[in-house]
Amino acid sequence: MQGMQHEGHMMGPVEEGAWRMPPMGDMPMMPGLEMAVPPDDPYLPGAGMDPEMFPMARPNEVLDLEDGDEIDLKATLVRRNISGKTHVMYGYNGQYPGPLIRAPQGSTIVVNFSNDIEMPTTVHWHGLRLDNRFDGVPDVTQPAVNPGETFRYEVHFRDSGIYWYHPHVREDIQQDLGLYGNMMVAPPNDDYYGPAHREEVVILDDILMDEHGLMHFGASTPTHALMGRFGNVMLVNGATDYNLEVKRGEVVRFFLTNVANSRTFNVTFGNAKVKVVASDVSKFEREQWVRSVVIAPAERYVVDVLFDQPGEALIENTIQAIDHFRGEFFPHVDLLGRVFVAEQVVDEDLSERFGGLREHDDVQADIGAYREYFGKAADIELEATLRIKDLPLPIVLSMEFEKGLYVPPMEWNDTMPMMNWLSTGKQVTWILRDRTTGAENMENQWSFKVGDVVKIRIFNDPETIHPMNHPVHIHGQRFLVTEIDGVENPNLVWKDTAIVPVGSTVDFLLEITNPGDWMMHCHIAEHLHAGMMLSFHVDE
Ligand SMILES: [Cu+2]
Repeated sequence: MQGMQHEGHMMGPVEEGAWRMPPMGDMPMMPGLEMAVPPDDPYLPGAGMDPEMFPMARPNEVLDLEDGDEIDLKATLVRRNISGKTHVMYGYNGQYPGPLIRAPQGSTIVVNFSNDIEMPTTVHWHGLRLDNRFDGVPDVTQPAVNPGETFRYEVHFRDSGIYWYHPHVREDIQQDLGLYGNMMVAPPNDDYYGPAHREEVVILDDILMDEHGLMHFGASTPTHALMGRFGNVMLVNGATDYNLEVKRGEVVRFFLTNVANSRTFNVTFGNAKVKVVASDVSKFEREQWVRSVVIAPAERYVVDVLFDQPGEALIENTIQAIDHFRGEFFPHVDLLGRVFVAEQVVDEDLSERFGGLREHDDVQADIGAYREYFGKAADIELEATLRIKDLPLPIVLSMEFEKGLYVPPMEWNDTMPMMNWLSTGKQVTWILRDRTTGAENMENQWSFKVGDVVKIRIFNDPETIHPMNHPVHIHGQRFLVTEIDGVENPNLVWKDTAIVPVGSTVDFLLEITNPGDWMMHCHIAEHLHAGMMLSFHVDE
C-alpha cells in the first residue's frame, strides 16, 4: 500500500516540539516564506513523552446493541503505527476506528462517555435526529467534558442507515488523530436494501506526516485554515492496508463515510459495476449506476458493487488535481484499498437482481410530501465567503494574483501546502453571511418551529480571495438538496451534509422536526474553527 508520497523539506535540524515545514509534494517553494511558521505554538499530544507509555491501539470491535443497552466509551491517548512510524494519537476504547455500534432503527442506547485525553471534548452523533441535550455541541447543548470528567448520552436511532460519531471540540486535532466511529442503524425490513453477499463498513480518511512523524497542529487555533488540512497518507478504517477477498460474482455493499478534515474523495472500484443506493439519512428515490462516488467530509454513501471479473480491483481516489502555479490540471490517483476477486464463482448468483435498478415508493412518498415547497422562494439566502488579515505578504500577493483566474468548483488536493499551512484561524475567517441582513456566522439568529419547511439558498462566492468548496452540515434535522444552479435534482435523498461547490448556488429544503438549539456549519474542521458556523433555535 502507499506510503508517504513526498519527503518533507527541512528548515534545519529536527527539534521535537518545533514546527516543521509540511511536505511540499511537487509544489514549488514560495519565495520569501522559507523561514515562516504559523503564528501559534506547535502542538502534538504526548509531546516529550515516551510513546511506549501509551497502549497500542487495536482494530475496532463491533457492538451489537438492542434498545435500552448501555455501553462505556472512553477517549484515551493511544500508540499507533502508520507508514512505519510510531505516533501518539487518540482512540475510543483504545480502538481504531472507534467501536462500530450496530442497533435497530427506533432504539435508544445509553453511552457512558469518559474523557481521558488531555483536552476538553464532547461526542457528537452525526446525522442522528436525537434529543438536543445529547447532541454534543459545547456551550450550546452541554458544557465540554473536561479531562477526567464523564457525560451520559442517550442516543436515539430514528432513521436507518450509516451514521458516525466524533468530538465537537478541536475536530482538526481530535478527529484527525482517531476519534471517530460509525453507527449502523438496521432497517426494520430485510429487503430495505437490495440483495448482497456481504456488507463492508469503510471509513475514508487521510493524515499528514513526514519522515519524522505527524505534522504539528496549532495549539490554540487550527493551521491550514485556508484549505483545511489535507493528509498525504490515505487511511481506510484507520489503516493503510485495506483489502478484501471475494469470489467471482460477489455483490458487496459498501457503507462509506468520509471522516477527513478537508479532503473530498472521488471513489472508484476498478472496472466493477457500481450502484449508488443510499446516502446520509435515507435511500435515494431510485438506485443509479455511477462511475465513481464523490464523498465530501462527513457525508455517507451506500453503494452496491458487483465484482464479476477475477483478479484485482483497486479502490482508488481518482481525481483531477490542479496546479495553481502552472494553471494546469493533472490526473491523480491515490490507492485506498484492494479487492482480490477469486476465479471461483460465488454460490448464489445475484447478478440478475443486481442488474435491475429499484425504485423506492416509500422514499418517493416521504419526499413527495415536500414537493409543494420545491418552487417556493428562498426563506434565507446565504453567501459563503472569507476574510483574511495579517497573512504574510507573499501569500497575499499570490492570492491577489490568482484572484479572477480560473477557480475549480472543488479542491481535490492541497494545491499550495506552504500558504495553506501558514494560514491559521487567527488570520482567516470563513463566513456564512445572510445576503439580506448582512449577519455573519453566529450573528445569525434564526428561530423556527416544528413543522416548518425552510428553504436555505447558499451561494459560494467564487470572487473571494481563495474560494473553497464547503460541505455544509445541519444538526438534528434532515434536508433535501432540491436544486443546484437552478437545475432540479432528479434523484432526491435525505441528507445531513451536502457540498456547496465554488461558484454554485445550492438550495437546501430543511424539514424542521426536532426542537432545541442546533448548529449549521462547514464540516471542513479548519473552516468550522475559522468561524464558519451558526446556530438556530427550534420551538416545539
Ligand atoms: Cu468550508
